[in-house]
Amino acid sequence: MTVEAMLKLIIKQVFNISFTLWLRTHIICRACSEINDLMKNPFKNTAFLFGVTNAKNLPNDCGIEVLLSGRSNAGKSSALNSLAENKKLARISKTPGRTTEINFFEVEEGYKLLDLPGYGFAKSGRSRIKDWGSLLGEYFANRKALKGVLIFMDIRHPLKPIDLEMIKLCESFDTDYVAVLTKSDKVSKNISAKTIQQVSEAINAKEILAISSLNKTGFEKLRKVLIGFKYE
Ligand SMILES: Nc1nc2c(ncn2[C@@H]2O[C@H](COP(=O)(O)OP(=O)(O)O)[C@@H](O)[C@H]2O)c(=O)[nH]1
Ligand SMILES: [Mg+2]
Repeated sequence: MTVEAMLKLIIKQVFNISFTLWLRTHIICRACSEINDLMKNPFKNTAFLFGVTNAKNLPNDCGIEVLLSGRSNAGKSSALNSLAENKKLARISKTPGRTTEINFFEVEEGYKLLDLPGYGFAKSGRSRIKDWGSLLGEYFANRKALKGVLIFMDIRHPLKPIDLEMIKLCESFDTDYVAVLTKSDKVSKNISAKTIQQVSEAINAKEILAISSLNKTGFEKLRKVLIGFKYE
C-alpha cells in the first residue's frame, strides 16, 4: 500500500469515527431534550386520536380518562392548547356539524383526555345534555376508566344552567369534577379570588382553579390536578 493510499484510509476512518460519534451525541442530546421537555410539561406530546359519536365505537375501557366539558366559547380549546403548549392541537379535532361527539386525545399511553365539543351547542334549555342521548349517559354509567371531569367556565359568568346539569350528571354517577374558571385575565385578582370563593360555596368540586390561556397562568396547577387523577 502506498503512503498516499494509507493516508486516505486513515482520513476515511477518522471521518467515519467522528461522524458516528457526532450522530450518537446528537441522538442522545435530542432524547435528553425531549425527556427534559416532558418532565417540564407531561402534556407536551398530547395528540388527537379520534372522535366517537356512538357508544358502541368507544375504545376499550382501560387506563385513565378525564372528560373536558364546558359551554362553547368558555375557552376550552384554548386551554387544551395551552396545556399541551401546542397551538394546533384542539383545532385538529374540529368536525363541523358534529356536536354530539367525544374526541379522544392521548396524553401518554394509558392516559386520555376526552373533549366534548358539542356541550352547550345543540338546541336550547334543559334538553341540551339529553341531546347527547345514549353516548354520554352510557359513557358515564359504564366507564371504569373515567376518573374525573373538568368543567370549563368563563370566570365572568360561571355556573350557568348547562354547567349545573353537567355537575348533576357527575354527582349522580359519583364522579369527581374540577371547576376550571377561564379567562382570568378579564377580571382583577380580587374578583377572581371572590369568584373562586363563591363557586366553592355553591358546588362540591374536588378543586377550583382559575386559568388564563392569554397570560398562560394557572396551567401548572391544572397539570398537577390532571396528573393527580393518575393516582386515584
Ligand atoms: N381574554 C381571553 N380570551 C380567551 C381566553 N381563552 C379563550 N379566549 C377567547 O375566547 C374565545 C373562545 O375560545 P375557545 O378556546 O375557542 O373556546 P371553546 O369554544 O370553549 O373551545 C376565543 O375568541 C378565544 O380567543 C383567555 O384565557 N383569555
Ligand atoms: Mg372548542
